[in-house]
Amino acid sequence: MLDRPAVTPNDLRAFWMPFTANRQFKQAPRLFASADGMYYTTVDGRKVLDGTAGLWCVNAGHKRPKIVKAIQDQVEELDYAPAFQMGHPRVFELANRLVDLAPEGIDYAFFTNSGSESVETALKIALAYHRARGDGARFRLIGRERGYHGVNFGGISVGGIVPNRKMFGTLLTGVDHLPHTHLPAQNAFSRGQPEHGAHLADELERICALHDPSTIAAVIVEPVAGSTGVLIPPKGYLQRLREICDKHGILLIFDEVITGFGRLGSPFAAQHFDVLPDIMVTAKGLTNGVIPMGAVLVKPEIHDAFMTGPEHLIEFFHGYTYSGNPVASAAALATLETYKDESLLTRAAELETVWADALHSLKGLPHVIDVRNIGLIGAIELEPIAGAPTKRAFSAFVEAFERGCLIRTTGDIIALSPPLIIEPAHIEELFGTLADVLKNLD
Ligand code: PXG
Repeated sequence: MLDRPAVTPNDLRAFWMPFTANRQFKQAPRLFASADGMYYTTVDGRKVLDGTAGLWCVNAGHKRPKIVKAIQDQVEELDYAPAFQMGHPRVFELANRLVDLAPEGIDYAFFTNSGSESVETALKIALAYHRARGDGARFRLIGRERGYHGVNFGGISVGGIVPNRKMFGTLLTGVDHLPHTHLPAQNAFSRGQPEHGAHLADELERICALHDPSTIAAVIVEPVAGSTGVLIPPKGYLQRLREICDKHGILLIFDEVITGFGRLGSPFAAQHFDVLPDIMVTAKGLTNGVIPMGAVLVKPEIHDAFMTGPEHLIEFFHGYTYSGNPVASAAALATLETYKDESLLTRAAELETVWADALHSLKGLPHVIDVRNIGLIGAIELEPIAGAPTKRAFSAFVEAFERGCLIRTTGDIIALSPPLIIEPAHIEELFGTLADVLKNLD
């Protein structure tokens, strides 16, 4: 006999929600029932404009017919195939399409199921690559303050968001961090890439001098830091990082989980900034967020370093049960087709001026201390309430939801990253609502 009451279908108690204020949520739940295009519909029938592409992932908008159909067809045809020592055609096709989309010089794809798994995979590839070349003294990994690389142990070790790290013990050893690039005194209200801060990349030289560069395996950064509240790389910063990595034989990893798949107006940030990393970490927009999937993309030199030894032996002892899952592969292929059919991977570049004008029109509203933008990303930083950091932005989030717009907040920063199908009328709706929210905020 059960020692607890029978299940009540919509009881909110049992679900421990991720990255959520559980108690606040359960007192006043925000539940979506359906979604189409740019809008969600709540369980009580209200339409909510998606200002965040879900969580930076629904780049083609919701319920896209090709993606829905591809998933339905695939699940009927081949629901699962073992990922190890076996294959199925779609995942090979997907790998080819992905490397075609990636910058020239990136030729191989390794599949995962999330951004966090892609990060772990990339870090492991970096370490194992050096070892495979006989350079196993390179064991250090360098991340950046305020960086977000998912929630697994490697990712939080190289990451730099304090609440995501402080509860979890010693993490990986041999990790150091670059300084973040947020310089509000010089760069507040920048449109696009800020002018000041390229010199912060030179801190990598200091870290190299401290540890000796021959001990450093890789540097991992988000080309545009998202989760921390949108930090856009200063002009010249990423180029400088690339130069220093080249000088010392260090791999450069771009975590493109949010910048990948058109967010900046190019397929990837690497193309947008014209800086070629050695390894690219992707997820989210790869399947339009519909089915979990990530991919790590690498240069041929890295892949080839593993392809030695007897041919019957496994070259890289890593992978997931669901790496390249057939249904996820079908979803990804249909997503890439949708992006292509509708030229979505360059649409952010076309809309950038309209987007930036609307976003920067919020300057001067109460509590707004910075506004920043790039591609179809926007951030509005609010003055925190004294003694109650994050409270003001969280109130803005709840109020915007009540008024029919989904936004994201981290700390006291509002982050916006709409589906790439957004139209100027939606931009007006989003910023009109936000202006009303900000005017009425305590
Ligand atoms: N790297 C980066 C750069 C990310 O932004 C991850 C890794 C981890 O991905 P998974 O799929 O394991 O969650 C992310 C995830 C936000 C927000 O509002 C951002 C993420 C996730 C949820 C919310 O900024 N990024």
